[in-house]
Amino acid sequence: MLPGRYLATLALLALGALAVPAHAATLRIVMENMAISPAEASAKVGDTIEWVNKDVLAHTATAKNGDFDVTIAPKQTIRSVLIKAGTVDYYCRYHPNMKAVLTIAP
Ligand SMILES: [Cu+2]
Repeated sequence: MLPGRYLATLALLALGALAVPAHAATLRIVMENMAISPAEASAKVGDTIEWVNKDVLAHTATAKNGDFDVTIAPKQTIRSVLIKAGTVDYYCRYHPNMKAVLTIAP
């Protein structure tokens, strides 16, 4: 086998390994100036939520139904994968005025 062809085959295998699963997406939700944006978002089971806290205070994304409870330290980003479908109202435990809705399709 020619060295060049061998390398090309390896490159194709590497691309295939990166392609799973095709439908999973990453959705960014930003907490800034004591507000959650977007206030309404849609995602699917298997998607990743990237929680970005741009404030100098800690925030949480706390589901009213208990499905998730994430604490995001000041100026930090946390990633979590959605494992359950549903329409989830969530809020910040420290600042209950911060509210949003996440609709998670199966
Ligand atoms: Cu907060």
